[in-house]
Amino acid sequence: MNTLLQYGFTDRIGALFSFHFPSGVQPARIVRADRGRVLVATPDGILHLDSPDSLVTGDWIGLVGDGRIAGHLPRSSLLQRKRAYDPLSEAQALAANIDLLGVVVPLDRPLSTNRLERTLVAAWDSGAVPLVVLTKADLSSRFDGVVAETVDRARGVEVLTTSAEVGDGLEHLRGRIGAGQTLALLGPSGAGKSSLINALVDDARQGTGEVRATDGRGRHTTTARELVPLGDGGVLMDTPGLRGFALWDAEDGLSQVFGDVEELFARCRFRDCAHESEPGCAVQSAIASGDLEERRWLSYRKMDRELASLHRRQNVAEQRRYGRSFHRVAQEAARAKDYRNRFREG
Ligand SMILES: Nc1nc2c(ncn2[C@@H]2O[C@H](COP(=O)(O)OP(=O)(O)OP(=O)(O)O)[C@@H](O)[C@H]2O)c(=O)[nH]1
Ligand SMILES: [Mg+2]
Ligand SMILES: [Zn+2]
Repeated sequence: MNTLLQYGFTDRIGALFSFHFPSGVQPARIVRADRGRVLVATPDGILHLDSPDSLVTGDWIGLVGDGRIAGHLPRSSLLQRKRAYDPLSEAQALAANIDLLGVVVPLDRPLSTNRLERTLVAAWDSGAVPLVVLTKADLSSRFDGVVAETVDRARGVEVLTTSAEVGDGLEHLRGRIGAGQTLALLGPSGAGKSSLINALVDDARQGTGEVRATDGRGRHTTTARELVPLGDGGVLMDTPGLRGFALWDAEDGLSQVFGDVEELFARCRFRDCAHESEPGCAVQSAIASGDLEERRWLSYRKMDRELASLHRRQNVAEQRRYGRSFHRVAQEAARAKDYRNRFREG
């Protein structure tokens, strides 16, 4: 049995391989990546290999005979965020080649709308198709209305309700994952991502952890992104619970989730309206009339400012790099001139 077929290998991937790699390079997929070490699925089974840090879970890679990695295929989708606490503003790639991104919302606590919106922005921006996966449906009576509220907030993104405990919605979710497709689950710690994966594959292979009794938060049980075969050609990806999610170049995702807000801008009286207290501001009048929820506007503005500040820092870094290389060129030119002058004098 070809192991790679369990990890999402399809004719399309096969064709991409023949196109990108010389014959003799073997196809493989990164199952899990841990600082310089990767777990790799090959046609003949699973291998541990050393790898460059640039590879992420889900990458399709080419293997040469001695286990050397020849490179990776262009990614059909890439989930990334801004590296936390990084003044240089670098992107951190998290996972590649995801078809469906399940934004996990647990029903055992009140809905965090801002978190849902932010995760949806990142999900759309990855290039995967987002869906919202509600978990712990068996506990949903504790917080009335979260299901309806989530459907409302998800604005057209498909919402599926599941329970790993009693099995609700599992068949439906399995049915959404086509052969060769990868569904990644993304959400806070303790939301039930690993439990749902175990229930879907009917095997307790992913570790799970109780939420803390005091505040209902998870314990960050899962520590690495990892592919789990569904058994019928579909693939699941478990991920560690999200703490925060700093956006990276996510303007497209922002427009997907907040298209209604951005449409208002064209109706403001002034082209350069800051949407604060300008006369004729369509945003402020939509808030006043109740057409636009103020919370939603503030959530949009926070992410928009975050991206603007990211771009300012990217520009400064770019100018510094340019400045350094300009300085070097100027120094070399001065040295060459100095040399020519001495040559002339001598
Ligand atoms: N009642 C009920 N409890 C669930 C369900 N799914 C998960 N749980 C419980 O929720 C807790 C957290 O589940 P995990 O699957 O570890 O959560 P996780 O999202 O993987 O958490 P991290 O790995 O920390 O990100 C565990 O105690 C599970 O037993 C469910 O459908 N119903
Ligand atoms: Mg987990
Ligand atoms: Zn305005």
